Amino acid sequence: MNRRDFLMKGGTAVAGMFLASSPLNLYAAHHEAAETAHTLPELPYAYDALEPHIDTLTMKIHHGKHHQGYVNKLNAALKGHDELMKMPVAELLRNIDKVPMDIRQAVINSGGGHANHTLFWRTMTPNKGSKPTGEVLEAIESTFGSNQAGSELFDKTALTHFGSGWAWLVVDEKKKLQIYATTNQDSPLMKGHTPILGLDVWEHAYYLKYQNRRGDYLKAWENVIHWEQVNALYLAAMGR
Ligand code: MN3
Repeated sequence: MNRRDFLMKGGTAVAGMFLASSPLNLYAAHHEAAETAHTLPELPYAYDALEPHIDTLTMKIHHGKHHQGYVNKLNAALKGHDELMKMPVAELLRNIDKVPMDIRQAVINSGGGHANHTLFWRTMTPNKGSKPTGEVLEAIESTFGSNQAGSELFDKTALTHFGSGWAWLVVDEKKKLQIYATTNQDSPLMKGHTPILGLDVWEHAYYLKYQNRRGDYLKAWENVIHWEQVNALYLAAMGR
């Protein structure tokens, strides 16, 4: 029996243990409490905690208006679809081909927006200057040649992506790391990949402080990456 069957057939305690170590739990935590609607997850730090790299006003608008907007639109799209409404957003995206066509694009846009931003907030930290660490660092070095090479590939991916979207470090279906960009709010979860680090390159993520200087925003963001969390997400995605 695979892990999902195990979860479905296992008792509540087993399901709880699975979720506690699963990267999917990142997205599930603020849904399970109500089960009637998706809710905006609280930031794990204050709006001004990432200054000067990510400014307070951008954080307030990005979290309180943009992310809240994705949550609201996702709930609106799922209205009347009770079974889908009960699913954590990561499960919805992993099973996007089962979502009815008339609401599928709305779920891709708004569910993706909800999941992507939830990961984004959790992989930044006020403890500035953290460096890649642990097994994810070893995997980056073995996959891309060196941490430097991996970092350069990520930067190039983020800088050259045209228009709105995200740059990602993911664990793919073969448990290998990949770096790539997606357009709009398309989530790697839809490809069966598990994102462990993502950079929002929509202009709303940086325009107030950095205007058109995406490269300056990228370099600033690198100061607030929460590498211990990225390593924890990596281990969870690898089933360790
Ligand atoms: Mn955004």
